[in-house]
Amino acid sequence: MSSILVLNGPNLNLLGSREPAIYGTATLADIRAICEEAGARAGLAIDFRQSNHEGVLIDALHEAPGRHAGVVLNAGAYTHSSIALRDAVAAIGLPVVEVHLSNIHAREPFRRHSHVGPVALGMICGFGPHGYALAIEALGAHLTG
Ligand code: CA2
Repeated sequence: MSSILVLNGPNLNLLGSREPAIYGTATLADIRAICEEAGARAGLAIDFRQSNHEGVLIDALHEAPGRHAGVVLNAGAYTHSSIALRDAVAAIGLPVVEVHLSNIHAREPFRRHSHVGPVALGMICGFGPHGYALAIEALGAHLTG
């Protein structure tokens, strides 16, 4: 069975505990369960990870080729700031789907730009945790199509 990496960036470990008006009440464990269900439907194993550290996220991307067929990436605030993360996404040669829980285009101006977007296969935002399931379904279709 092919596998995909679902990689989550800084502060996403806090989901469900604070800011429910923006991010909802689901925890990261709930999102992991959603990803595993979507992966089972798509015939994809899920390697679900989170880190608050930019270098750890970059290392996980570097290690993905050969282990994973693609990546679902919610880079959190590094989306808007990290050229290093963008370079890692561009370097690995795997399809990467960018996901955000919130609609980043409907928020503060500094969230409206993504360094990852131009090197991603596509981007899904604004659908809360369901966006992860949509991303896995889209990645599965891309990989089999
Ligand atoms: O909407 C998204 O998924 C984001 O990637 C979430 C990031 C934010 O910086 C991006 O602009 C959009 C924030 C991660 C979660 O941050 C929390 C902070 C406090 C409480 C709960 C979550």
